[in-house]
Amino acid sequence: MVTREAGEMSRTVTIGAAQLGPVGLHERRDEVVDRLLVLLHQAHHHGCDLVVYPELALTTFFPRYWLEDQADIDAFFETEMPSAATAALFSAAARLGVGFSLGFAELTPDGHHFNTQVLVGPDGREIGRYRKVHLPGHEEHEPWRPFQHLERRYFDPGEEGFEVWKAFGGVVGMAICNDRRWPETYRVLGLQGVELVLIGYNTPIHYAPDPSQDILAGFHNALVMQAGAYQNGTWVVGVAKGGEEEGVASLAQSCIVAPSGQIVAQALTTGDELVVARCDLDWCARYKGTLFDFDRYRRPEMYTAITAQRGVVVPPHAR
Ligand code: CDT
Repeated sequence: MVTREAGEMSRTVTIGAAQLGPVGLHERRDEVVDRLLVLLHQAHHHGCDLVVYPELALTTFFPRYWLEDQADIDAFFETEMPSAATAALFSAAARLGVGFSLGFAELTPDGHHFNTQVLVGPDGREIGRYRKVHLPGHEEHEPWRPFQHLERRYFDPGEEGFEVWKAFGGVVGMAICNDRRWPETYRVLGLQGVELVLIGYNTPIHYAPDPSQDILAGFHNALVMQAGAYQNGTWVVGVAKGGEEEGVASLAQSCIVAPSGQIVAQALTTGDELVVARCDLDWCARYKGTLFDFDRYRRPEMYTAITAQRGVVVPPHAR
């Protein structure tokens, strides 16, 4: 469904960033899917080829809770995708000819738990799935916090890394929430020629380890996605689950960023809201072929520390 006028060189994908407001702890999957369907139909009305939903879109952001019973944890996970509740989304998308990307908690047949985002084509078939690489937060109960962030307890880290797929007329990659703060995420995708990065997120505005960052939550959100887009000559679509969810204020500000680093569309509310932009994938070449001509200008032999070590190692002469 990529728009290509006869004789026109541009590859334009119309993208809807489908922000969600809060999802309650007791909200059923089918009720959430009804909200996703409303946004899907709005997107179709606006001529979208692709709709992007947030991270862990089908439930409340459950890593905020300390849960001891594995059955209670597993209740937030999908054992198949499409699941019974999301089948209606897949079939509606196929009927309308609109692709989508959806974040969900994945429980695999061999018992692994992943924070996953799926990419589905306009025919309703899965193109690919990405499993979150950077898991933030902590492993154990930390009662001093007003709410927990237990992604490191409830999820296994993704091991497939950052892959790309040929889809929607371009090269598409995915990342999830905390991944967007790491330049490595975009660069590994950029080195595979990515033209469109789809990112769902849930970002509590209060950051308990350092509350001085709270006021900067929106600034940091834009900063990392704009930098990632510009430095890799790619479109970036960041989609939030925002608003006050079970007493925790979460950042909204979903946005679509051009390869220039400019935000071309941004959510105005903290609730369910569709933000649409026409994204010309050929615009990426302006950056990939000039300032960020990787093949011409990169010096990978100067960057070996990036893959050789994890933490900071201050050299002896600098101590
Ligand atoms: N979901 C997610 O990855 N959220 C993190 C919160 C960081 S604080 C533990 C984020 O980077 O937005």
